[in-house]
Amino acid sequence: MKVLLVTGGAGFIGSNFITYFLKRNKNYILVNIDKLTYAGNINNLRSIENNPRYHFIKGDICNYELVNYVFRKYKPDHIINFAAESHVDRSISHPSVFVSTNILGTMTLLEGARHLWGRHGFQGNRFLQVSTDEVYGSLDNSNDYFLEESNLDPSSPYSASKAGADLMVGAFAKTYGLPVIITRCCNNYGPYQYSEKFIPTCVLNALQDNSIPIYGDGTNVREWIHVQDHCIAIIRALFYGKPGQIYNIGTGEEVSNLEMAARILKILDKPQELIRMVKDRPGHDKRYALNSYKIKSNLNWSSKIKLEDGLTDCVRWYKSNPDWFKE
Ligand code: NAD
Ligand code: TDX
Repeated sequence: MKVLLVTGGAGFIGSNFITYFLKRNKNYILVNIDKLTYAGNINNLRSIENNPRYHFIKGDICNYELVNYVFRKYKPDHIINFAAESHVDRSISHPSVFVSTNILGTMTLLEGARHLWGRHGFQGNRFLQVSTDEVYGSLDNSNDYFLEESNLDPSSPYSASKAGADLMVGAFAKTYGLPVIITRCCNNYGPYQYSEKFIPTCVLNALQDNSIPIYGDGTNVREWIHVQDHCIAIIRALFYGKPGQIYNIGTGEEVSNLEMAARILKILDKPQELIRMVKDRPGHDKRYALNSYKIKSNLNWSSKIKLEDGLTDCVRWYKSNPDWFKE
């Protein structure tokens, strides 16, 4: 059996990833380290919690002793780092924990991997860092797209901390030869996303006939991907990606926030009047859009779930799982 260690696996993307990966990779044991912050919910993993190939460790990726203990015990072949403080608005009010988890936590994992794998020369190992399109900063011109080589120009403490982590990952590749891969994905939607994020905010408010807060003038644009398509892209990058490479993961499905709220209200058959314009987010990025040609051509990946279908399914999932929201 091979061993895959993931961090942050009780969060939105990590829990979708674990459930998908375990079912399809029967030759793998999967170990999940998660601190269970407000964003982590162990119940996201209910469907696989009794799987004998799944092991959960409650812990902080900044804790070097714990990380080393887990690495020595399980000797992972590969590591995928999902763990992060992930919400831009929280990073504006409380930036310091973003530096701890996103930068120091990533470095602690890199150090652990270097010591564990260094002894045998990194044969076949991979350290995959789950990063974000936000590290590139904002686009104003609707014809521009970010490439993997584009400059890092983050706007928020969140995106600055993710950019810092990416740079540290790159430095470990250059300095120690660690076989790293960085993926940079656009905005995810799907089941189990914490209610602070935009799509669950829209659905939850609309279901209760509360207004939906739209920051600024609502013309900010995001590129949206279903979380399952993101998980499949990560698996392709892990198994077929080239060490040292960065892969953008995008769909080309760009939607303004105003348009997204309107679509959700339509799916739920609620009045458009629930939309309410509120004060803008400080440093609010205007538009994110990725050029994802590299992962499509080199790793034969493309998104399969169209936004129109995925959004309808996602909204229905939230509607039929009110208890999950309460938790
Ligand atoms: P999330 O906030 O839903 O989950 C984060 C998880 O990490 C939680 O389970 C939390 O308990 C855990 N965690 C936080 N701090 C930890 C620590 N110090 N030690 C151990 N565990 C800790 O986040 P998400 O939306 O699932 O994002 C996962 C990753 O994907 C993040 O790295 C994020 O930057 C990246 N990403 C997210 C999106 C998106 O649209 N959500 C897009 C691109 C990239
Ligand atoms: O109530 C809201 N009203 C609103 O207009 C919220 C919560 C958000 N917004 C806007 C801000 C953004 O333009 O909607 C857009 C999406 O907001 P978020 O869901 O907070 O996501 P974003 O800031 O784009 O960052 C997300 O995508 C990239 C994730 O939270 C990050 O973890 C990921 O890296």
